[in-house]
Amino acid sequence: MVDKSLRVVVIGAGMAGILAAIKLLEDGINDVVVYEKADRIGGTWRENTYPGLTCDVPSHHYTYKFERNPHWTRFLPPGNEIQAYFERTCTKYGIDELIRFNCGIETASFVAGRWHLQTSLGETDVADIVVAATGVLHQPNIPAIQGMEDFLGDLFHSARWDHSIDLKGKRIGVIGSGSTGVQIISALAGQVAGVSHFQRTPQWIMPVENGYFSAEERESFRTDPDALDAAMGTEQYLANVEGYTQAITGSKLDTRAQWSAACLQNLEQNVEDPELRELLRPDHEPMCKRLIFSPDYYGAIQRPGTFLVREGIETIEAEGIRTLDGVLHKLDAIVLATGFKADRFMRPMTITGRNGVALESLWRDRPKAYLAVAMPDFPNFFMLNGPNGPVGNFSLIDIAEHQWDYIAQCIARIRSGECREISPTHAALEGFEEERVVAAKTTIWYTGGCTSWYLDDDGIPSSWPWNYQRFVDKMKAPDWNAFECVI
Ligand code: N01
Repeated sequence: MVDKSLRVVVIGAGMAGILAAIKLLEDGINDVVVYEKADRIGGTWRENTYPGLTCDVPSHHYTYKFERNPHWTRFLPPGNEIQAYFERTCTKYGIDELIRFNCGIETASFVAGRWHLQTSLGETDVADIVVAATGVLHQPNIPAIQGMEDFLGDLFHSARWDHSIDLKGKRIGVIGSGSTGVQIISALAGQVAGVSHFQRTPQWIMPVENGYFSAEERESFRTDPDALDAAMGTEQYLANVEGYTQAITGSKLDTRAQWSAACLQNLEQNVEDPELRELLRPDHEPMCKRLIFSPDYYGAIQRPGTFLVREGIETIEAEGIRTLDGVLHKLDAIVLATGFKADRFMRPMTITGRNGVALESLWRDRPKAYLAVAMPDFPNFFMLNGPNGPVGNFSLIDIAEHQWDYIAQCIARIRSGECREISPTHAALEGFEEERVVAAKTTIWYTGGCTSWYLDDDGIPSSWPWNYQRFVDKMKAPDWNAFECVI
C-alpha cells in the first residue's frame, strides 16, 4: 500500500473549510492550502453581523465535536461568539497559516489527472484534490423593487450591515420576515425612533427561550467535562433532530402536530390585538418554511414605535417605501432582509471536469450531487454542505462532520493508490436524484402550501428529503459500487 503525497486545495475558510483543513492535517496530509476570498475567516458568521444575530441551534451543539466551547453565554449562540469560536479554533489547530486571504478561486479544471486552479490574484495552483466548502447562503438576494436607487436614506442587505450608520433616532424599514428579518426587528424595537416590518408572508414562530449561562455554570463547563455533557444532553438533542426530520418528511405526524400546536399557541396567546393577530397568521402549514425560533418577536412587534406592514410594496421613493394602498412610509434607512440565492454554491466559479465537462452543464436543471458530496465527471472533487444535503433547524457543523467522514474515506483510497481518480458514476447520481425528487414531493416543504428558499426553480425542495438517521447511515461508509475508480 503506497501513501501518496497529495496536495489538497480547500475553497472557503468558513465553518466547513476550517473543518476540512483540521481533519486533513490530523490525517497527516500537510500539503493543504485554503483559499478565502475575504480578509477573514468565518463565512456566514463573518458576513452577517446584523443586530440580534443568533443561531437557532442550542449553543453547545453548535461546535465541532472535537472542540467543545464552554464559554457560550446564552442558550442560543450569538453571532459574534460564533465568529470568535471559529477564529480561536482556527488558530489553535494551526489553520491560519494555511489560508490565502483575499484570494478567491475563479476557475478549476481537471486536466491530466489533476485540478488546475486560477485565483482572483492571477496565480495558478495545481492540486490532487479539491474540497469546495463555499457555503449555502452567501449570495444576497436583492429584490427588484422599483425606485430602489431613488431612496435618499441608507439601504443595505442584512448580510452587508453598515455599522458606520448610527440608527439611534432613525426610522428603519425592514423588508423580509425570515429568521433574519425577525431577529432584526426584535433587536431594533424600542432602540430606534421607529421600525416598520414589511411582511409579504407572515411566518410561524416557535417561542424558544434564549436564557443566559451564569458565570458559575460556564466555569463548571470549563472545568468539569461531565457538567458540560450533562448540559448538552446529546442523546435527547439528537432524538429531537431525528424527530424534527421525521416531522418534515411526514413519517412522524404526531411530532409535526406538536410543533404546529406550539407555533399556533404562541400566536394565539402572545398577540393581544385580534386584528394584529390575524395579520400575523401565516397561510401555510408550520414547518413548510424553515421554522423561526424567537422568544421575543411577538413582544417586539407589539411595542409602541414598531409597525407591521402587510400591504404589498409598490415602490421605493426618495423618502421611503410606498405600499400598494398609496401610503408612503417615511424612512431613514431600509434593510433588505430578503434572503439569499440558495442555488449558488460554488458559483460563480467556472468549474470544468473530466473531458471538458462544465459544471453548468451538469447543473443545467438544478444543482445536484451524489449524496450531496461528489459528482460524476468531477473526480477527486468533494463538497461540504453541497446541494441537496440536509438543511434545517439543526447544526450544519454536525452535517459537515458526517460528510467529512465520508469524504475522508474517498481520499484514503486516492492516497493509498487504490484509485488515481474517484468519482460517482452517472447511474449513481441519476438513481439518487430520481429517488430524492420523489421523496422531496412528500415533504412538508412541498405539500405545506408555501414557497421558500428550499425550493428550486421547478418548485422541488432541494434539501435532503429523508430523516437525519438515514443521512448519518449513508455517510458512514461509501458504497464503492456507486463510484468509478480510475487506477
Ligand atoms: O431569508 P429568507 P433569511 N418583497 O429567505 C422576503 C438562515 N438564517 O435571511 O416569504 C418583499 O428566509 C421573503 O418573503 P416571502 C436560515 O437558514 C439562520 O431570513 O418570499 N419581501 C421572506 O420573508 C434561514 O432560513 C438564522 O413572501 C421579499 C424574506 O424576504 C436563512 O438563513 C438566522 C421580497 C426572506 O426570507 C435565510 O433567512 C438568520 C420582495 N421582493 C438566517 N423578496 C439562524 O438562526 C424576498 N422577500 C440559524
